[in-house]
This record gives sequence, C-alpha cells and structure tokens, in this order.
Amino acid sequence: MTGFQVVHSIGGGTGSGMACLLLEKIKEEYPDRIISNFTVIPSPKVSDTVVEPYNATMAISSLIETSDETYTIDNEALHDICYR
Ligand SMILES: Nc1nc2c(ncn2[C@@H]2O[C@H](COP(=O)(O)OP(=O)(O)OP(=O)(O)O)[C@@H](O)[C@H]2O)c(=O)[nH]1
Ligand SMILES: [Mg+2]
Repeated sequence: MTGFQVVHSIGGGTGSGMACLLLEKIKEEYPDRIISNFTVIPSPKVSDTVVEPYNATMAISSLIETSDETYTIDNEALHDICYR
C-alpha cells in the first residue's frame, strides 16, 4: 500500500470534522504514507446552509497540515454542468 485516499465534502459536519480528525489520526499512525483528498467545496448555489463556509474554512486549515495532495471538486461547477 502506498498511501491513503479520502473522498469527502467539507460543507457539513461529518465530512469536514470527522474526515479531518480521521486524517490527523492516520497521519499520526502512518507519517510516511502519502495522504490524498478528493474534497467537494461547498457553494451557496447548491446548498445555502449558513455554516458551510465556516466548516470549509476550518477543514481547509486542517487539510493544509495533514494532506499531501488535495484535489478540489467545485460543487458550483458541478451544479452549472447539471443545470445549464
Ligand atoms: N456534489 C454533491 N454534493 C453533495 C452531495 N450530497 C451533499 N453534498 C454537499 O456536501 C456538503 C455537505 O453535505 P452533508 O451531506 O449534509 O454533510 P455531512 O458531511 O454528512 O455532515 P452532517 O450531515 O452535517 O453531519 C454540502 O455542501 C452539500 O451541498 C451529493 O450527492 N453531490
Ligand atoms: Mg450527513
């Protein structure tokens, strides 16, 4: 096994809080493994829950510390593709 890949969103509580905590634990246990993230970035066009930017900001701050490569998936771009 060469690394860990995690797919999650960061607008809600579980994807941001739980996923980032899990990544911190993985990093602690396997510090020499590459950690990659596929992260859905929230957009008010898709969901207008007011705390989503806060959850995302705190999750990004954690990802900067733990993740080796973060692939961002823009939910607004996905929304535009589906509804255009
Ligand atoms: N593209 C896409 N985005 C999704 C989908 N489901 C949820 N989201 C987005 O993911 C973010 C978080 O959604 P939730 O699923 O409610 O969050 P959670 O991680 O389960 O967290 P809690 O339910 O708050 O514990 C929001 O920005 C949603 O718009 C989906 O099926 N597709
Ligand atoms: Mg949920």
